[in-house]
Amino acid sequence: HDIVISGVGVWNPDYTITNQELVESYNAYADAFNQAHQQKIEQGEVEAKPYSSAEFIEKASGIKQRFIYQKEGALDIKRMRPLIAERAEDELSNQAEIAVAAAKKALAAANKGPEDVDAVIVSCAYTQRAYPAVAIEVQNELGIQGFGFDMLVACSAATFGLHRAYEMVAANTAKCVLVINPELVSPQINYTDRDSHFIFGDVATATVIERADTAQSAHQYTILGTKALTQYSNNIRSNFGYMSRANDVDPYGPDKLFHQAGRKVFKEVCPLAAEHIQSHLDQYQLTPADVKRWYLHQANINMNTLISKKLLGRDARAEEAPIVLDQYANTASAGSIIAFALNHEDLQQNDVGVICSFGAGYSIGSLVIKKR
Ligand code: CO8
Repeated sequence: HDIVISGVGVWNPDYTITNQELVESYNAYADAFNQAHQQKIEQGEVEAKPYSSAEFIEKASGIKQRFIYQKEGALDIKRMRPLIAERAEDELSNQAEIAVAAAKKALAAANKGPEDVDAVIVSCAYTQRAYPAVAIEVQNELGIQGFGFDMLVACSAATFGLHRAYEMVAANTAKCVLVINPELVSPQINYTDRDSHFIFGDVATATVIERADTAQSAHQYTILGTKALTQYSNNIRSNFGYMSRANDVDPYGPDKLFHQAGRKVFKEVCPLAAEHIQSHLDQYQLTPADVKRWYLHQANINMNTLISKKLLGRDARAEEAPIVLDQYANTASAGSIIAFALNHEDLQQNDVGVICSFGAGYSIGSLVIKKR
């Protein structure tokens, strides 16, 4: 039986932050920091905060703006993190709220109701709590029978979630799976760090996976197969976790937030991703020239340019390898799904596409798809 992606949806937060706004806030923070620590900086005990620049950000990453779930607080130089009121236990959690919003869009695109779904996977870079699973909260909110669970695979959470959904449908443990990626990452961004303050944005994406014989939507994509690779690296890391309480360390210290050695990541991940995609296509006797559209992970435009060039032997045309970084920034695992959601309807029957994530872990996950 063919297994298809029968619907996809993207939910955008209400707020955006442009590079200019972000840099103005960070630079004002840097001035205040440097003034407050002037003596220690002069004595070489504290490092001065360097200025950020909107031009650098756009050139180095392709990012022009990012969405944010709650703008209040994030640009306030006395705070430098979003201000989000804690919700009571009987209220819908923030992450479930955005997951449900994306799920409704994917279900509508797939022409399905909650009664058709029998499994929910919430897969993303962070979950708001350890338990009960956000997926089970979403399942309850939507009125879905069956089961749900959460998965964490950082940048590859969306593709690895789709892999599990594909296997569940293939094994008949579920008939129709909702995979949701509520990437509410802004609380874990270090807005006081010039090297990483610009990288990420919030979003939620969702996809519906089912057997072709139950699919009823206008646009369906047969999953030819999946491929995953992980290789341990500390070059992208967050030490946030439940052990901090026993470690007697600051649970909000800079190492508990996203941090990376960006140059090393760039150098190591690009060849890994290109080799991975090449060998995945080989499995179906396909070549990169057979691929109509590349839905690549959206971390950095220069990474995508390099990877598609390695595969195609030339620069990819903009419509072949869509970029959403300019509007969304890096949205952890959701980037390749946004690229797919916004750029799939014009594909023709039998056109081949590749969805591929790459990043923290390292982790690489791909799906080769074909329009029905
Ligand atoms: N403004 C001005 N100058 C800057 C800035 C800035 N904001 N930042 C750095 N610079 C300076 C640097 O200090 C450096 O100066 P110098 O040459 O004097 O040392 C110069 O600019 C060049 O810096 P880099 O070498 O670091 O610049 P790059 O051209 O390499 O660009 C990037 C930096 C954009 C970070 C680039 O290396 C990159 O994108 N690498 C790959 C990163 C990547 O893919 N990361 C994966 C992210 S992980 C993920 O996707 C999901 C994780 C889970 C989600 C977590 C959410 C919180």
